[in-house]
Amino acid sequence: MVAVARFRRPLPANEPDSTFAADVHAGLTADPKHLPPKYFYDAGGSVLFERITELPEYYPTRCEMKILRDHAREIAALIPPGAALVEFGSGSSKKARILLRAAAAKLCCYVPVDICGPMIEQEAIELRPDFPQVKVLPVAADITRDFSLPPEAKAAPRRVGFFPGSTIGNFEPHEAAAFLRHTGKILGPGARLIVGADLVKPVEVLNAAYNDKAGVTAKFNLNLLTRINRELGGNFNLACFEHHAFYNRERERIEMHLASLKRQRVKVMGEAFDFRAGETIHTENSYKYSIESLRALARGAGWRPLAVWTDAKSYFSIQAFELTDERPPRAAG
Ligand code: AVJ
Repeated sequence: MVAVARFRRPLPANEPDSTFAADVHAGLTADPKHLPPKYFYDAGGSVLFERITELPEYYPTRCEMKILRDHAREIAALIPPGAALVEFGSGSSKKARILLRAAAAKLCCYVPVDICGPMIEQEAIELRPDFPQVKVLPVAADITRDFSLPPEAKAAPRRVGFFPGSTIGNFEPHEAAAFLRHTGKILGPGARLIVGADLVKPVEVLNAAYNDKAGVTAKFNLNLLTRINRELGGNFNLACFEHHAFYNRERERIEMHLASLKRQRVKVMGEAFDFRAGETIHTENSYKYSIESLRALARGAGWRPLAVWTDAKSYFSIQAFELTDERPPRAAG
């Protein structure tokens, strides 16, 4: 509820504990300039992202949905009876619906956790009549920060995390490992985790997915500037910035940037930020994994691999893990 209230009433400019304001200030002061991709998802950005998932060039959502549908029974079989299903970054809960259909009878509750509060509240309202036997308990929170699960989920014999959509690709690899550790702490002993990750693939396929002909991804990227203008009193002229997206082969990631079309000065929160012609704000990394590299990352974060599924073209992967109960190894000496 707190996060919902914060979303609807953004904190005033210069409020020191406003995370958005602090992150924008830090990112625009840095060289090179950058902004965290989690701020794409205001109400408008969440709608644009849903449109991205329907684009012909954007394969990840369709591939992941197909894997979930084709293997729903096997995936559901990994959910222990009475478990709570906790989805990290649920967005529209379209993917969870597939799991709920296959596992509703044995679930105690479904906990969608998302930074976009209004969106999950709405989704919860739509899910409840379709799954009357499952308690839908949305939590509006930033999944990268500490948050508590509802009491019902804590009381369940076990919790199963669901982290689809290749959201993991938005983290730097070391952050992804830290995040997987963090999910283990939130979910607790005996937890299982189902993770969807986009795979390394031919560069043309990747570049097309982030440079759609209809220009929806460009709008999604530029919407971050609209949000800064609205919530932080910015004066970005969207006509003076351009969407850039490309695959960085060495680092195995798509990079998204907003490139300044000219030398210009922009004001945000009463402060001036100067742009050189062609200078970019790096707005997103979308890392691509191999089955093995994600497995190694998860292992290092305390998760033991249980199963993996892919689509026919091996464009996308879903992996299941179980929390190991090992204590962190003690340093020698
Ligand atoms: C939601 C992070 C998985 O990286 O493909 C889509 C976000 N950015 N198009 C992705 C996104 C541009 C998406 N993730």
